[in-house]
Amino acid sequence: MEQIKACIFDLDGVVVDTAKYHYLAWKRLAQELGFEFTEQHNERLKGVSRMRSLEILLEVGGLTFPVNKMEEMAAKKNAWYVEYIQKMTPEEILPGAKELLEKLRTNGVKTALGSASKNSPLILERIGLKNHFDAICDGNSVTVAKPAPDIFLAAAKALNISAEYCIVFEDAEAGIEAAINAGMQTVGIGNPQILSRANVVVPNLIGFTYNKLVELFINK
Ligand code: B16
Ligand code: MG
Repeated sequence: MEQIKACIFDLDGVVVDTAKYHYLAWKRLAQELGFEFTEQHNERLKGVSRMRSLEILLEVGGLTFPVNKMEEMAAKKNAWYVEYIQKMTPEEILPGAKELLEKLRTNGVKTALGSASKNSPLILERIGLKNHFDAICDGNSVTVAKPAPDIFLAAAKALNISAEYCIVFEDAEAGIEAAINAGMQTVGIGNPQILSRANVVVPNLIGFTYNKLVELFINK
């Protein structure tokens, strides 16, 4: 790419580890329904919307319910999840994320959030990062879930920057797919085997700088 004008960050798995709270709440629901839901099962829920997560969970338990009952269950799980995230603090920001957001801005790069979560306003408020983003696009503004490109395209639009100048930071396969579908470059955070379609994969954001991005993406 010629120039980096914006970076779009996923929330869960990139800026904070809310997956552990999602897991506690989904596990509690599975227990109520009478089956075991393991951490390995939970991997399948990362980056996926709330209702799709419930469908996967019920698939694991071999259960089916009518839509109205599923909506009740999703609401119940969310109430438990909100209880957990209410207690979050800025110490829970994943290492390197805040520093990178700050360095990007210093170098004139716009920042946006591109998360599937409807709870992202509460999370950003609890961890004190709301003002680190020039635009916030999440499950409240966009209903079509990743791997559709909608969330990332909405973020680019809100920043008034075209997709070719955007880099997306994502921890989920569906999120990398969404960014590719949006015509954006990608940095995967986590397992290179799972995130094989990302342009580059790093284990975390510790020490990740604007200069590193230039090195990796400019004129490549
Ligand atoms: P909520 P992300 C995603 O966040 C989570 O990874 C996924 O597990 C969750 O189901 C989804 O948000 C919806 O979250 O129930 O809070 O609306 O990775 O897109 O930041
Ligand atoms: Mg994620």
